[in-house]
Amino acid sequence: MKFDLKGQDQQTKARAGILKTDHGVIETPIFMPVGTVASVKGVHQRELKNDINPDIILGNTYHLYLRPQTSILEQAGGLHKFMNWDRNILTDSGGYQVYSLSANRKIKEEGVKFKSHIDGSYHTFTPENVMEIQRSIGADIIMAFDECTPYPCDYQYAKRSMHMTHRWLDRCLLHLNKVPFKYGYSQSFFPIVQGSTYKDLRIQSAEYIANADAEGNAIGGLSVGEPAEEMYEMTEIVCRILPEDKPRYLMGVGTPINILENIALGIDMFDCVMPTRNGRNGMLFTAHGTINIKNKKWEDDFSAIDDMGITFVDTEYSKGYLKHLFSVNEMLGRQIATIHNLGFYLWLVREARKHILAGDFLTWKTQMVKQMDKRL
Ligand code: PRF
Repeated sequence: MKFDLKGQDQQTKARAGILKTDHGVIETPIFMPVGTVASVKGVHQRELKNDINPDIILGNTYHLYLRPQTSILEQAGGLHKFMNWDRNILTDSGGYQVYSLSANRKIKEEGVKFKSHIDGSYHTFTPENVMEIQRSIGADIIMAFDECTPYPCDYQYAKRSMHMTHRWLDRCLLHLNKVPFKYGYSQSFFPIVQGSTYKDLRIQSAEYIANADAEGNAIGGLSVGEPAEEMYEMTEIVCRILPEDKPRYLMGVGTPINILENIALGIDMFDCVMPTRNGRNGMLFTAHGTINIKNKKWEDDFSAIDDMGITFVDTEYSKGYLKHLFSVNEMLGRQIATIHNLGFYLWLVREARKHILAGDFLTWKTQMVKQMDKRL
């Protein structure tokens, strides 16, 4: 993997870069649509590629390990072939899903024993087997196994957990060297900064993670319920320490406004279920604010979903029609909302990139944040 900075904003810490892997080029800042179970829910790969056009999508180790299981993915020749996606994929390690989804789990130094949310069966994730599973899935970027602490989290717990995440990182690195790539292309490994909302822990963790000298670095444990200002404060502290010449990935963030604010602090990569999940619930993100399309006020509004026309759905369908699809619970409604939202998120990060390169990012960002902070 190769990362080159193409431009740096003078007034903020925003950067525009190019990440090159064996599956192609990723222009940063980037938003990665979430394709948890080998599918970006409701979107054909053809639409994903032609209309939304992301350079990279995200998959989840936790889900893919449970279904279809790694043996099937190995037989298919890896996740890219299985789902017919020939661009980049990043897999999260399960270090978050195991805490947020499984019915119960026991965290020990060795790893995490958890109960599947699907059939109640018991499984164990360790730093070692999670590296093996991610080799079998075959994503281009794979993540360290970590513990994502909840919010709020008491200081002693956050500190102990952070040190365990660091020891787990060492075990991940040691084991990765023993397990070769499976499909003829290389995989890059990103460690994850933790430390909850404590400045001193975040500094310690960022220093430890930077020291691992990986190809890219991630920040976890944020956007878990803390106020946005606290998230920004942590991002800022951590970005000051993480190396400039490696991509920085802020995991599970966020709203369009969160994304712009974190780009300004030096983040290059994002993922979040918001555009897809909230879309399926009838929430549309636009440059002028958010729309709840289920609201009665849209029923006789036959104007385009979004006059910006970023993706075909925006101008081919009206708000009134989309409101109707949600009222009668047609799956087409959820598909249209998902395509619109992903199209908007990808437009937003591309626009950010353009403005970073043009030198007017701060002015643009300030205007966008003001505009998007509205409910229509
Ligand atoms: N760790 C991992 N994945 C994550 C997170 C984390 O802390 C978050 C937190 N926002 C989202 N996804 N492994």
